[in-house]
Amino acid sequence: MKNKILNILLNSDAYVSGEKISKTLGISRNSIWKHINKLKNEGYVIDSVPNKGYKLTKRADVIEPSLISPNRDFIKEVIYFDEIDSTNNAAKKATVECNTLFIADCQTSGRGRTGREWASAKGCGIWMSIVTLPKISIEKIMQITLVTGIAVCETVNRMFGLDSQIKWPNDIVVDGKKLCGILTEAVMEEQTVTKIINGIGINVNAEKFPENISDTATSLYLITGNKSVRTDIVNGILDSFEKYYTMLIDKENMAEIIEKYKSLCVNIGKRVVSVGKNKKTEGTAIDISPAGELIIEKDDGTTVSVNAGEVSVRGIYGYI
Ligand code: BTX
Repeated sequence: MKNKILNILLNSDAYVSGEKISKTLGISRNSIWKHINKLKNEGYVIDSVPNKGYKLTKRADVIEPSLISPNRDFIKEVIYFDEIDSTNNAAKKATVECNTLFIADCQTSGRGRTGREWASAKGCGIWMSIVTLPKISIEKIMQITLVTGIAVCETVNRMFGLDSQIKWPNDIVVDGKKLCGILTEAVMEEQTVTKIINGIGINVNAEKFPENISDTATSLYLITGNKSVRTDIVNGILDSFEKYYTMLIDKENMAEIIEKYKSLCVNIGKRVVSVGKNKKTEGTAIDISPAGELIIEKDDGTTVSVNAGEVSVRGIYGYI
């Protein structure tokens, strides 16, 4: 009921009378007043004026699961945690029957690739995993990472007027610092992927970072100087993710996805070094293959496609 009241206030620029809320929701004025107080305790600033009613003047700095994806069929369920080890872990363990979003205010063991740590402090970011159940081949997992990167990059650029770019394959960077990391994991049955877990970590309202990453990490707050409502960003990303995911899975329109990805990819045209398990490849990044590999032109003119591993752009952009 509290969330229904919140929804009414969010959808009105003017004062909403207690009478109107009471009629719409079929509850007493006293009950409305109690829920309004609960919302105030969560940090929402709500003006109450006798004979006029209630007006929301400031959103609280909380993730609002009931406001995530309300008018969208794509995400069927939102599972929220105040605190969890990792939303990717939770998503892996859970039995889900359709597209589900796992999201947390804080992760105690947030993970990056190859077991690296992902700092996920309380209230500072968006720590979420989109679980989809496409029956695709293993080769397509990389393509899903690309789609996720485009969705995040496009959303923050649109909402905040930024010029963020994607560092192949899975980081979103602004001015050489990491704003977001993506960790795509898959559950397999034989050679078919039965569950994809798209872990997305975005630094939103973080004012500072642990010392070991303070030179390389950034947040929307540090970039824009403003605190942002995380729920709105989540909804923006889900819109964009749905668009590109549909393009990939239903329409198999990889060409358009690759073009979009290339236009956002910081590595294209730059010197790169790819450090794999046993070899190092140096050259200029010239393209992205339909499978999502980075194509590097070596100094002898030959090209190689890099699938997994770490690629770093030398010299030009801070840590990348
Ligand atoms: P990655 O392996 O590319 O990046 C991990 C590296 O990034 C770390 O070793 C550290 O140097 C740096 N780092 C750690 N935390 C942060 C941070 N908050 N901001 C910027 N840099 C940082 C990237 O892996 C993939 C991260 C995915 C995180 C999401 S959050 C939701 C989901 N659950 C989960 O456990 N992981 C994913």
